Amino acid sequence: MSLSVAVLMGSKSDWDGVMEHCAATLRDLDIPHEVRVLSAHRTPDALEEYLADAEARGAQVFVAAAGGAAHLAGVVASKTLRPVLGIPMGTALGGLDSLLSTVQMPAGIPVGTLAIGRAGAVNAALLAAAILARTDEALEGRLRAFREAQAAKILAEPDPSV
Ligand code: RP5
Repeated sequence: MSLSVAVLMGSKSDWDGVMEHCAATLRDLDIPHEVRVLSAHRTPDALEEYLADAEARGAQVFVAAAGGAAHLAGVVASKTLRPVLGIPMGTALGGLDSLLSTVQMPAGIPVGTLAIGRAGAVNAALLAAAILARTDEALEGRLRAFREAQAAKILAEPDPSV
């Protein structure tokens, strides 16, 4: 199966408790994906090489997670015409620095920015799934089943006050 989603993070420190949930959600939906640690400022040349290679291998959506002065998603978006989903990482400043760095792209190079941290990581995977599902009926079925299971789980919750 060829690659569908390329997941990038600026540091291995973005993985535990956050980006692992993006990968787990892609795995649960059976979406071919791979994860790489690549940084816009620490490994700029390797990042550029990877993006060209990932596109050539079929990547349809790029997910980019970074924290602080988080320009990874914007740099990725500057190098591809495919959708780029940005995830701001939590930081000592609560992730507001990452959020603004990721979401406030000047007009011309869009980054679809998700929530800070784990919620954004999960939702980036689900939004990637929704994009891919436009041309993949089987995936649309898996996404629908995910929603139904999620709703059923909530509706089965017992009264928390008892
Ligand atoms: C960003 O700097 C990474 O995405 C990470 O969120 C942050 C801190 O990285 P480390 O110093 O933990 O490697 O580039």
